[in-house]
Amino acid sequence: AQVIHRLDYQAPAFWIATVDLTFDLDPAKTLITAKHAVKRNPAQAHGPLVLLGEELTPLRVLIDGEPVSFRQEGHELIIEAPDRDFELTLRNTCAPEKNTALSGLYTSGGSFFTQCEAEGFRRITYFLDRPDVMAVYTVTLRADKAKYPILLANGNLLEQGDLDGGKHFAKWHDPFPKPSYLFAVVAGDLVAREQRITTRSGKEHLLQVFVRRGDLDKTEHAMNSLIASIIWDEARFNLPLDLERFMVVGVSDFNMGAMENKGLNIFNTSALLASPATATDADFQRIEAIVAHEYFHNWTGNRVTCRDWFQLSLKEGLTVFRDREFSMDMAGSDSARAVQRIQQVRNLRAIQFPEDAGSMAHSVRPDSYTEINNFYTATVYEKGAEVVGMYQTLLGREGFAKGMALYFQRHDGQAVTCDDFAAAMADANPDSPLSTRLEQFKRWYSQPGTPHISARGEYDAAAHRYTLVLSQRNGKATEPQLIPVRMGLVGHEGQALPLQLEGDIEARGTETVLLLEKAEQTFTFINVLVDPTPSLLRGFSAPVLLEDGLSDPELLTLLRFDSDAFNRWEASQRLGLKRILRAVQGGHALQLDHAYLEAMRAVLRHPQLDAAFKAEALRLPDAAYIAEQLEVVDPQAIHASVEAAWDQLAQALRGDWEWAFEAHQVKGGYRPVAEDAGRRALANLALAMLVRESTRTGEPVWPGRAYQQVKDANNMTERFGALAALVNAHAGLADAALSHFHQQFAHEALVVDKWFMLQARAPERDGKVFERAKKLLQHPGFTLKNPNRARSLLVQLCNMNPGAFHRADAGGYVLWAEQVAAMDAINPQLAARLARAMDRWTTLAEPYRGAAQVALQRLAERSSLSNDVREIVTKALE
Ligand code: B3K
Ligand code: ZN
Repeated sequence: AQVIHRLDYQAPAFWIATVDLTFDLDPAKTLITAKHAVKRNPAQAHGPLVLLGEELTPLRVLIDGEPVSFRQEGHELIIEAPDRDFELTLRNTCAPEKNTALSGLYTSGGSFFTQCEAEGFRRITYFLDRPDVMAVYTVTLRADKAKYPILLANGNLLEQGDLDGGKHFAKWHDPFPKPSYLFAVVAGDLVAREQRITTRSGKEHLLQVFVRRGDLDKTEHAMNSLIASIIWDEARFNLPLDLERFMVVGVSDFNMGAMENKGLNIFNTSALLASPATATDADFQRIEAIVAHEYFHNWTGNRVTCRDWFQLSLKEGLTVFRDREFSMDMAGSDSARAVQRIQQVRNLRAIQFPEDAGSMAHSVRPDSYTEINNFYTATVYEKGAEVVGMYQTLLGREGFAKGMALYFQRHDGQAVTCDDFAAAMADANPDSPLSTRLEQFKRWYSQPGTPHISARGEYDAAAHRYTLVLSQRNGKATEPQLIPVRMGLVGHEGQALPLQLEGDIEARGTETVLLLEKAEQTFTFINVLVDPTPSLLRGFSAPVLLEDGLSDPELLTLLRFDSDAFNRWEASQRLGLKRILRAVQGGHALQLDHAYLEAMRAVLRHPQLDAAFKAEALRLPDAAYIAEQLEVVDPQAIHASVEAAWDQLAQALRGDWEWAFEAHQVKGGYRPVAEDAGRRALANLALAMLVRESTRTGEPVWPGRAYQQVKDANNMTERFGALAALVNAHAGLADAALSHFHQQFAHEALVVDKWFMLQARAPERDGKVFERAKKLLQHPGFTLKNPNRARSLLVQLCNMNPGAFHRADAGGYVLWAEQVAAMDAINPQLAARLARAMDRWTTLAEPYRGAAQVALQRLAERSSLSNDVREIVTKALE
């Protein structure tokens, strides 16, 4: 397979102005007729027209109505083309029902769907399938009317009607030029929730959410989220809905969360459907965020798109940033916003940090790839969003909004680069610290790796000076990055100290942003009257690892008093992390001390803190983040320490957990609002602790109550919380609860996914979790063909459950290699995701490291691997 390099970019030799497509839909063999208005790009060399196509059968090629000869080389269709504008007519077929890769045109549950990003359009018809070729599409769909009563494509419906032989047709036109990756069609027996809205400008729009019959009662939340997103984007960024009709469709076989096709977003049902009975608070929250994300792409991605796939973060980082801002605004209170930020950072640290340190490390704007689908990563999305967030930190909210306005003013309707975005931000803010440091700031796009910041403070009591030395290093990069460090100084009694930097004319209030731009820099604060505790990187103002050497008493001060809720949470995490690391590195059993346990009790019992915040602060750091602190990783040692910590928290705070459980019951009907969700989160954590402690001591009351809650709860959050408490504690009642739950929800695929996931992700004990997961591979409900189901068992086990996956007998790795190979024959994108379970194998301690290498080598030796999996495995072994 070929490596594609960013610097090799060349504009296309031809442009396609309009595309007229006709589909004769048939699951076995769909016929596609295409008419393109083609013109040469005068800036490029002459030569034949080279179109891309995969898994297609070409039938004929005409230029201005005359048959012409063509040849095929690999995935290329090469056509001798005249030196003038011309009309190209193509005919080809494809086989949707054989398309298990779920890229291009495929069938699911008897309906047709498409997925074209990144390179799926070439699996429908031959095309210049690259994002900088933008065309206006007209699409006619013809199909059996009884089987496929609904026929959808991008844009506006021009015409529909009946045809002979029980068929019908629909003709759609999308007035906005778009790249082929935003093309979509859907045909099937679907029903819609509809809502008409009038936006600020007075325009009317029709919103539709299409799902399978029987799922309509699970679409209300998605519709509400869509309406909220439309209102928010107009209010916050002045970006209106530009279409008469905006459609959203759910499909249960889908490789990712959702897809932003122009006017016709297609969603994985897991990212769309929710009812109180089947979805948890976390699901409601995720659906709101994904509906918003896809809607926001309409401007950041569709109106302004990427010139080439190396620029992917231009749309993804920016759109994640926008959906995060939206979610925070929707959450409401300052505390609820902080909880959102905490969850973002937890996720970044557990997934993006390991990625950026491992075999797949790449910069936010990568320099090369073999398979672009492997680069829809946490780095491009999540770190990319952090980079966009840093613009806002450097420019302020208003400055950032000005930059966005200039970006659209300059680039609406174009396919552009990350450099264009950076230039708009800087040019709109000529007096900002960014505009003079833009080139350095842009290293965030070009350099991979997580910068390590170290901070040392010294207080001179006599001179009332506090000197803070900040330094940065990044093992994967050479040049210092521009790092905004939001900070404050906290006194012993919790007072926020006024900040005045030596040399500054004006004081800075009690919070400021320091710009770390050199390898090492000293900041001297004057008129500091008491010995302060530094509170650095507030709100996680940059995606870095911070070593500030704070002592326990200092961390306890921040935990109690910091005005920044994020850093209060961070202090709780650091206290836990230190203890776990000490036990792991010292090779001894973890024993939590009185001071730590009392601090956690104080958080739990705190009269002012919100329940959601407490639930986050009481949670221990994730194993993946703990592993990133270590040079050599023994996953079982980490697992044992984390489990011991949970046991001791459960035991020492037993009475407090009982109180927390009782005091946070939500009365009345289920509402997916932040306040109630926070109470349920804390009650669920308390129940998990109580069941854990009771299971350890053999006391029956709490497991019994949890079992009852599995049976009686009136919403999925509480039901699943209770089930998880039993399963995760390996309680005696876990099996009975699991089978009760399965029976009750056997007909709800998304709930059955949860049932698999919970069992695959439970904390390992004596190999039982691994054995159970292996058995579940034989369960009649398990299949590799449905990505949600396959992920809920295999990705959960291999990528998300290190305690169960890394086994001294190498059983996890053997299973992994088998399943990657089996999945790869069906769905390469999905298999490549599973393949990434080995990203960090080189840091493993023996015997894991050696066994992981053998498994990787065995897999690499197979001749039939897809490009997707091949790239991951090759990079892991490099
Ligand atoms: N843009 C799509 C992701 C496409 C992934 C292709 N392998 C969803 C999103 O980010 O909104
Ligand atoms: Zn996106």
